[in-house]
Amino acid sequence: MSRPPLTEMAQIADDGARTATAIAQFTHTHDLDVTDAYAVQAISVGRRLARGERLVGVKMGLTSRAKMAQVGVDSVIWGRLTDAMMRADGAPVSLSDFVHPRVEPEIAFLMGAPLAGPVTGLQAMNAVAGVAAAAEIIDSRYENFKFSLPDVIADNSSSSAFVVGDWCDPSTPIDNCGITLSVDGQPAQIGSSAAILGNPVRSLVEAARMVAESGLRLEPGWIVLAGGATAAVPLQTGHSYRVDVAHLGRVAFNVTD
Ligand code: OOG
Ligand code: MG
Repeated sequence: MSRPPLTEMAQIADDGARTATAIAQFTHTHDLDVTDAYAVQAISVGRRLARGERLVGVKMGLTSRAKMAQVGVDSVIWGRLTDAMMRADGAPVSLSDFVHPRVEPEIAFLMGAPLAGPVTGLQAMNAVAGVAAAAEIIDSRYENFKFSLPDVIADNSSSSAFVVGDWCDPSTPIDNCGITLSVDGQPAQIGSSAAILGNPVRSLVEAARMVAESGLRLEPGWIVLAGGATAAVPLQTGHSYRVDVAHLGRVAFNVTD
């Protein structure tokens, strides 16, 4: 096993995402630990920022048992979200932008104040300006959607696109909301927001702690995705996808081509 420069791996990950081309898992040929994997992620997303994209928040990943089981990795991870990944509610989605995209139901937080480091759930919620239903389109750049923990972190935790619904008041209860992911109006995944670390607020607490380890803080105006509450469902052309979250509302999109 050899250890190439992290910048080279970041370029490979970024090129894979930019051109929607599958790449081989880094850990098949290189020693890559979690710390170095976050460094690769930072450099890779830095390339996007250098092309004019803007950091708009972070996504938490593998915060539910269903998600951990689906991909065979059982550690909470995070990734960076840019403005280029944001899609308007109801906007058409094209499969050509992705390698093998899947959709999962999420809950989004809108930050109203900075947050970083060890915080309580109460402190975290005091920094929140809004909560919303969301759908995340994840796309692992790795062949066959297979990866180890450092691989997925280096690939920006499969971040690729996301849709956020209307912001609701932060006092809206989010601890045990029914969640449905429907395909063409038929429920495909059913769950509860309680599947997200027992309460999605814990995911926000983890986000504040984990980004601080990378020298960042959650900034006012940023979006934080709490992590999929159910397993993800593959996207297919000609189908419509919708996420409903009790108390929070819904988001939807069609895959047109
Ligand atoms: C990793 C990203 C996980 C979530 O919400 O759990 C994630 C993956 O499943 O490819 O976004
Ligand atoms: Mg997700």
